Amino acid sequence: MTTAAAIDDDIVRRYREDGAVALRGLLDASTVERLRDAVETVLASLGEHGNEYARPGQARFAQDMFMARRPDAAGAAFRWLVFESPLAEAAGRLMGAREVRFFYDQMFVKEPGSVAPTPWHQDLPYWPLRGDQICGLWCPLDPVDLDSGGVQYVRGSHLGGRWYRPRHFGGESAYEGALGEPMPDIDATVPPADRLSWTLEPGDAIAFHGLVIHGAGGNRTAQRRRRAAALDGRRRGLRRPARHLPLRRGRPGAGHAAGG
Ligand SMILES: O=C(O)CCC(=O)C(=O)O
Repeated sequence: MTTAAAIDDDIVRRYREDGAVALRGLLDASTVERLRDAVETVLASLGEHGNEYARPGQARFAQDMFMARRPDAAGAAFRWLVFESPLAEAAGRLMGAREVRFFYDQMFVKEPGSVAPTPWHQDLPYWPLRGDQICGLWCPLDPVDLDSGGVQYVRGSHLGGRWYRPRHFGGESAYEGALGEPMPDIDATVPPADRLSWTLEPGDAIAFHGLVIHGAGGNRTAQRRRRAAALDGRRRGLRRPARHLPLRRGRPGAGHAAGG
């Protein structure tokens, strides 16, 4: 189990060198249960920024964001994750930041048999931000492995300052005016040994740098759902550039404050 307080120098070093690290048992069972309920509520009726990435007739790959702004119990569950859970402290420890602002919360659901991949991407080019102290936390709500669509991270790809053009998860199109070079063919060029992935239990989390390349396959299992909640945080006070880049859809989010 990795409580936030137990994130030792070796874990911090791996986060900084590899760009992604697994943290075990950060969330307790009741938090996981509450988030599962929240995800079901949102799945029943996605919000204005929600997306269905699967084609008609295919098993679902659904995503939504900014649940923490909802007035209902689902919103309360995500606000708890933002403000009360150990995630802020964990992100702060990894980034070397005393205070963390979570500016983005998301959920991703790949139902059994979903073939839609999560395209290889970096997160930072989607946002109106620059800087090194930007950390994502991906929290599975079901046991997950590569068969059920576990996320893979290209080791060390956050180093070197490459900036790849963001594209919509539902197709090939990049966003109009989006900056960056085209994403190389990771499947063809990056050997499995250079990809990080973990078999995870509900309550575990993957912490990853905003520039690390990551993506996922479909959920090839017949029965296992793959639900996940995710937060993205930055060091408080990190400068925003004047020019806003487009988000996946909708407006950039106002920051959520969280202690760290
Ligand atoms: O769950 C997924 O498939 C994608 C996760 C992701 O891209 C993220 O958390 O930034």
